[in-house]
Amino acid sequence: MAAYRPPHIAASEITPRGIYMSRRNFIGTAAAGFALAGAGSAFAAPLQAKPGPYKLDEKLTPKEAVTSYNNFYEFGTDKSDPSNNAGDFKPTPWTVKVDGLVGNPKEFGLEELMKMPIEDRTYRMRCVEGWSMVIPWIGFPLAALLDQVEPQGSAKYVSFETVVRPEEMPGQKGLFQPLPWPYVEGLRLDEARHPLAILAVGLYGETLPNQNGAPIRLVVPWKYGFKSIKSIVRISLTEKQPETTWKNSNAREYGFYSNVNPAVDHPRWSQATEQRIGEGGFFSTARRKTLPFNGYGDEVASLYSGMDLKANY
Ligand SMILES: Nc1nc2c(c(=O)[nH]1)N[C@H]1C(S)=C(S)[C@@H](COP(=O)(O)O)O[C@H]1N2
Ligand SMILES: [Mo]
Repeated sequence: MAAYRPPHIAASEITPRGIYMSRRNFIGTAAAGFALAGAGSAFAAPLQAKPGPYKLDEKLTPKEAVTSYNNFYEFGTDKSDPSNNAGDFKPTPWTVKVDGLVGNPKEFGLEELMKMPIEDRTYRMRCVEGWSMVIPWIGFPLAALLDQVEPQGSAKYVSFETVVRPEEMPGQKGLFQPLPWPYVEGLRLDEARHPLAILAVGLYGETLPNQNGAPIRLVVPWKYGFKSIKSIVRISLTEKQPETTWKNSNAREYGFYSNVNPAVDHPRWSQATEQRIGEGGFFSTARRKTLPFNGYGDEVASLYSGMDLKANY
């Protein structure tokens, strides 16, 4: 592995959120600052969806924060890089190739994906770095897509791949690149089929901003955020556990499963608590308790019965 590897940073080092927010305040109002940072969302279009299951009675993270405080290393490693650097990214036209151990391999055009049963899904999002948001996604169950390609009996896992476009993604070119590309992720097939797992095509009533993974990204709310891979071009059904970018980068710190678990600390920081972005005002450093499976234990814990969650984090 290349020598340069900016790791996820410790929660204690993220505090810049307060500073970050206040810096934006200096531009004018916080909202004006966020608007300036939102260049990557220039192509967002209104998107209607029917109400979905999993109602969440928690305050939404402001759209300005959801679209300007991002991790998307293809556009740079700072939280503000994706919204500042994704303006040249072209999310259309787009296709997603679905292949591997399936009876009916298929390339889906974006128009076809937008006709899937899309619905509102408001989920918690917990980054492994120790911050969280509540995001009103629009998307459809990943299972609906998998059904169309008819997974074979031998398929045990699903792998995902992000687009590689150095010309449009500044983090993919130049001397220092933080990760090997393409960014890849994976789920066990039963995890992928769980109704909570969605492919998101929008948020806050619009198509996905580039910085949030346009035009289509995975959202797996009971796992740390890095599992929710953005700007997907390929999905493959496999027999063996797929390669995943952060595990390849540092297996000791980022496991394949990476279910949110307050009882298993990251080797460099505690996972017991998290900072809800936007909560308690811009300068707040208040932390809330992190919930097992990010609060989705009732729905997903049974997927892991008999598994040692400490060993397989
Ligand atoms: N392709 C790709 N997908 C990615 C990432 C990335 O760097 N590249 N970052 C991950 C991480 S660490 C998090 S926390 C979430 C952040 O999603 P958001 O910016 O939409 O909140 O995206 C995930 N998906
Ligand atoms: Mo993350």
